[in-house]
Amino acid sequence: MTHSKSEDLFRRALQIVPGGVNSPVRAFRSVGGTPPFIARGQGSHLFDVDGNEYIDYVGSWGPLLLGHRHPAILSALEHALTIGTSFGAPTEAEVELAAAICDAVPSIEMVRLVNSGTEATMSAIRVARGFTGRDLIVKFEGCYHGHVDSLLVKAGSGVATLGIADTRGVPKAFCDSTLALPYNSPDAMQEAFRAHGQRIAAVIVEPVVGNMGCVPPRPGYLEALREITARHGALLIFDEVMTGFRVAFGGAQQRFGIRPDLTTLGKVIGGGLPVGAYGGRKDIMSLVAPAGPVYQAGTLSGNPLAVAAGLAMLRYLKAHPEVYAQLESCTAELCSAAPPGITVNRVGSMFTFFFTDQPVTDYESAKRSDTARFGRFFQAMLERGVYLAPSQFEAAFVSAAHTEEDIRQTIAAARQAFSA
Ligand code: KE4
Repeated sequence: MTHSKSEDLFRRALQIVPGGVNSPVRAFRSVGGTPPFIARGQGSHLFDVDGNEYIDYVGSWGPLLLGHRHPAILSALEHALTIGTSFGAPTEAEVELAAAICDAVPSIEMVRLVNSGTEATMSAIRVARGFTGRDLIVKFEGCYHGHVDSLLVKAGSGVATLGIADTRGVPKAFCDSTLALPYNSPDAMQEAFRAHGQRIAAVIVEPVVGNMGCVPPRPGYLEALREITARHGALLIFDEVMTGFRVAFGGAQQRFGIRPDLTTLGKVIGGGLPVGAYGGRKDIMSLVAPAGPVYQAGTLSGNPLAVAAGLAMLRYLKAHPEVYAQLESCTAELCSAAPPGITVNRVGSMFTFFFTDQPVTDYESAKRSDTARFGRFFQAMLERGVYLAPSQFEAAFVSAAHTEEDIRQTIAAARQAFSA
């Protein structure tokens, strides 16, 4: 493969864009090399500006559950363009998308659309503090909830990848009300509530972690979170920005049978366009302005183009539940190809190959992975036309567009890459 056009573009970008990218993980810092600049996507494949073709296991970091340029999404967007791009006023489609979300996720009785997962989590913790009158928020080491000041504490994703323990620019005071605990540790949770129970406004958790790499909840863990938060009058916030409509139509809360008080969504519900959402119990969400005193707003919230794509995505998934069984079996087959010495974590169509032979159940164990070996594996796969998530601390994704041939080619490339 040649990458000269990407290299030229990256040199230009590096002069005028921080790190040459609009989101850190895209810079390939932890895996080395020049990130391919993408010319177009189609189905399960990406094509870069040098004409190289890849089987895509990033899918824009989760939104493209149906792959690139799905006809249902494209035709919805083409229609939306005939009526305009943005009004800053309510539209019928926003009511339809809110209804589709509430219909799919029973714990969401009322929902507010925003423009990103970060806005969703920032708003959810604000309304949780407003509802409980308490300040303390509990999160988990290695979990990432967007670049919210107070949640960039021992965060995962790009922060984990870049090894930024606690990012610069966030005043210490902003983090004083954030308690970061180890994931999958009921004892740590018990201890935190014993010490601070009456001050805790909410626990925010990725019910299946994607941002330290894929890490499933231990059996009983989510139930323990649900029980202890309810017992102390704290809210349970499921950050389903990644898992929502991904690990099941009703998200991780459907898959694991837990009813959180609030849920945040993003990625899939935008069908590839910028949409986030937060919602949950009506008595909590009724506090959000203008219905109540917790302020949150957004110029482009509920944007007609983004809502059209998201609504088309959700309607397609509701009409085609077989997609989830297909995603399950396709991803299971792919993950079965991992050699001994590699720990594979998978939930539904999100997965991670950890370069460690030990189980990965939390951030400490994830960090024991050999990130240098992962980087070499990543590059070997990229050169063989397989585009994995460019970080050991990220989940990769299979879409409904991936074919048997894609999986066969990927397994063959992995066999060569592992032996290399
Ligand atoms: P955004 O603000 O990036 O839309 O969403 C933030 C967010 C919130 N919660 C969870 C569970 C998330 O996974 C994310 C964003 N995920 C990363 C991938 N690990 C987005 C990729 C990136 O940062 O470029």
